Amino acid sequence: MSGQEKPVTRSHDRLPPGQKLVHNWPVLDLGVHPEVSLEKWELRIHGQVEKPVTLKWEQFLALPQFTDVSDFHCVTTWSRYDIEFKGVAFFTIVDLVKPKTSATHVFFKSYDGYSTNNPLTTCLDDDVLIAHTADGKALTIEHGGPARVIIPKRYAWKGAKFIREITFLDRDILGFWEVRG
Ligand SMILES: Nc1nc2c(c(=O)[nH]1)N[C@H]1C(S)=C(S)[C@@H](COP(=O)(O)O)O[C@H]1N2
Ligand SMILES: [Mo]
Repeated sequence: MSGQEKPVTRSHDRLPPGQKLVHNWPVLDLGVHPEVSLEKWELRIHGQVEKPVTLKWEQFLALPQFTDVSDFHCVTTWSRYDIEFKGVAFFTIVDLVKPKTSATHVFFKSYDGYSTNNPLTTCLDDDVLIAHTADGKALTIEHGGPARVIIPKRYAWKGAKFIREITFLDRDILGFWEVRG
């Protein structure tokens, strides 16, 4: 690969069809920003797994930490390039709870009542994480702090802010927007 210049963007189709590039980071959610103190914060991970666990904040931070730079695309047509997220990789969560072979889907529930569903294979992508930091700063509550899900290859609505519960399922169930169309 020596002597070959790196591309300026990852690919010519980095901006999905119909999207406009923004340089700020808009806030998009149900308008509810649940105040969860780090003392009270818990992440319950259960369902079709061998070792269900409920993590307190310190336990979550004690897991191996992972950094990934990704683009952020909202279906309301804005995209933001290159946000550096830090947190716990989804594959680390998988190593921890050991999904059973019956697990096919993952359901994410948030402190604001939001939820999303994803196939397990989507979540197993090596860039998926539960982020607590963006561009070197603790995630603000507007952007889903204390912690949120980031699935870089999906539109941003698939990544739950204010994450509270992860359930491994043997079937698909509908998330917040699937129920409401
Ligand atoms: N808990 C929760 N997560 C959510 C949402 C929400 O309303 N509640 N909105 C989704 C949508 S549609 C988008 S585009 C992104 C927006 O994230 P941002 O506000 O940090 O830009 O969060 C997603 N995750
Ligand atoms: Mo969105």
